[in-house]
Amino acid sequence: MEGVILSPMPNKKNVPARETKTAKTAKANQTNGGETHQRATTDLLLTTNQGLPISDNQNSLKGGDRGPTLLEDFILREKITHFDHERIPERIVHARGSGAHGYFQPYKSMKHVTSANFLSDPKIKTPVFVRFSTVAGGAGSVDLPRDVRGFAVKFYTQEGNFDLVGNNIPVFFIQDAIKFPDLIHSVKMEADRGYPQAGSAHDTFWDFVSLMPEALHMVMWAMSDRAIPRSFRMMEGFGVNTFRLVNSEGMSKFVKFHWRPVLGTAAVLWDEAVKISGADPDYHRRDLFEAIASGNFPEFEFGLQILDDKTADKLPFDVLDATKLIPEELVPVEIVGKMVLDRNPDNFFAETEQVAFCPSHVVPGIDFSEDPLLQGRLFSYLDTQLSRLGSPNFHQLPINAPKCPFANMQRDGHMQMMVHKGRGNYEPNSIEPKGERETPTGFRTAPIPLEGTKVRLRAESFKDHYSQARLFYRSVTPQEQKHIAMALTFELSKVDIPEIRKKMLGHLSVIDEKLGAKVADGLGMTGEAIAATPAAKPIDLDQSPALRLYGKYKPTLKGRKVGILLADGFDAKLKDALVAAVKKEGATPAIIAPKVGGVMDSAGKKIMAEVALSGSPSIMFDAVAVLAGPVGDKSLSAEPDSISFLLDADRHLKAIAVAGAPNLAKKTHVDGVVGVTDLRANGDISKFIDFARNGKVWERDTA
Ligand code: HDE
Repeated sequence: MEGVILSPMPNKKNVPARETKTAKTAKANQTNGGETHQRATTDLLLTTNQGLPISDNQNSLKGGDRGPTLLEDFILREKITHFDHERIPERIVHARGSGAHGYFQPYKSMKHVTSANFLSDPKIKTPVFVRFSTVAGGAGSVDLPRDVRGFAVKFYTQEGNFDLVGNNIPVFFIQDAIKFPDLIHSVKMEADRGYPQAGSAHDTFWDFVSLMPEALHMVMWAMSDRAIPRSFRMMEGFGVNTFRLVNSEGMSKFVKFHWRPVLGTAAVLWDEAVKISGADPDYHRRDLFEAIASGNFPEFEFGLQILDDKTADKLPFDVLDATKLIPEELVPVEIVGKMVLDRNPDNFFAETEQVAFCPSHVVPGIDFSEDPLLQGRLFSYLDTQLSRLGSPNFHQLPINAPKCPFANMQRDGHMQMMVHKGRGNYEPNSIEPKGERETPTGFRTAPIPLEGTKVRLRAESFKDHYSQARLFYRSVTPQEQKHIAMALTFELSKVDIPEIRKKMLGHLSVIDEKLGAKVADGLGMTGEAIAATPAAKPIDLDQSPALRLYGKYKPTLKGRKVGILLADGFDAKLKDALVAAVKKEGATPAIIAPKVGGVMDSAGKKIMAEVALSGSPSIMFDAVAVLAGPVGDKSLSAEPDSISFLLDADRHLKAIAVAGAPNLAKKTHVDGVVGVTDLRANGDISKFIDFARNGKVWERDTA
């Protein structure tokens, strides 16, 4: 029997308008301080959950107008009771997240390696729902802490839902699922004091890392700029665990899943992240929502790193170890399709909050490897949904329900939405010969030979914890290396127990001696490292430039935001030319003024601003411009907000354009600085755009 969801909740689309006599006649009584809230038309009626029209939603039922509220008021009780239960337990990890709908389409058929239907034909468009998240903070925490980002995709395929529950970092902190509760307890706010929220810079996290060197590789990524992304739209995504692809002949190969943002990768600087968290805690959520709402749909290409067992055996590390990646230089990433996110959720709770991802949700043609972290995940996610969503019927919620028919003999349970008919609720049965039955084309586990003794052991091949940490550190650009050292210094400075810092310095020196020395110097603890003894001697792997955040994608201003601060007397023609140039790049210009009501241009015409300067510091933009006339320049150079606008833009290595603001430029010392363009002639706009396309003006990064 096919699943049918009965009686959806009333909403504007599916509830016919009703008009009652009661509603019309009661109109005269419905006031709140003289204001009428009722529409005496055939518009939608406000009702109780039982469909009873409500005549007064402003006042509870009382014994006299100044008397006590009566228990009889079932309308009040229904409303308050529902409100009291509006929250469900937040996710234990990845509580803070933002979602989007879209679709996935393959570029070509991948039938030779997988029987998965959604990858078999470029004509097949599969709906998806994506949820991006931070890991450590609660649901109300800020978007830009230093943290790993979740990148979870639900493909609603014709063969069932496939959930690719990944991160924006290709490796994980631990090798075995049994360590996950320990890892998460250590990174979340400390048990006695309840802080810090959404931050790894505290004793317990670093204590855990100092005692578990398998975490070091991921720690290097978490301390890199990957952990403070500019936008969800500009992050790579990774399936992390090794999976298997299985074709229709039952042949299987290992696979690692990748997502590549079409806009390229970008990150903010730490000082920007700290300030953005104050100015706009919803920075990433807003960015995603606004991009989709304005038709700038985020796009990600889907890549597969496919390797057979023989190739896997030859690698100097184990593909079942989730703390290791496979360098693209050894096994290339084959780009096989694209995902486009083209629709915002209609309701945050119903969709983004209630979506339930499980790595165990796979389709025929995709199978698991024996990675012990993945094996634990296969249990954990289903289990967590039962307590978070409170019902084994969570798959019936619209956001979780497959978009293909689904049916079985599972029955009843909390909040059952389906009305199953008939008596054939067991299989096999002869009572309903047309009832649902097994099918030979259903999911089949790849017949992987297994042998072994029952043991609690870590495989020998999992023992090297330093070589890939070193590979990552040595492969990235000098700027990225510098930021890693700064982040480590910052985080360890927040660790109170000196012993933990000393142990970490020991580990860092094994990864890279210079890195260890730099962080020791930053902490003022040179010579105090407690030496680490690696279980396996680290090896120098060939560098992998593909691991860089910067330089891997072409420079672009597409999808970025340029803040244009106007002050009285600015040149309107120049502003128009600048706005046009920014738009031509596929970026969004934002007109800022000291007052949101607007500013006067040089011809005395008033121009409205989109945002006021006080609420739009330069940290909100990828590049900035200041256009003023003599009067505007004078007032800007006496205004702390405009001074920090340019000081911050300079410090954050942004492309800056200035026109008619010599006093402000002088006061903020941006005059003649590399990456700062004086827009006296329209031709100079292209110079500014060139700098802006590069994201950051790294030449300024000397401090
Ligand atoms: Fe998760 N993880 N995880 N995780 N994870 C959860 O499931 C867990 C791991 C990831 O937007 C939880 O529904 C264990 C790796 C994402 O809803 C929970 C282990 C990767 C999301 C859980 C891991 C992830 C989660 C919490 C070690 C990258 C958010 C709420 C064995 C590949 C999905 C929930 C969303 C969420 C358990 C390790 C990614 C508790 C036990 C590795 C993106 O079930």
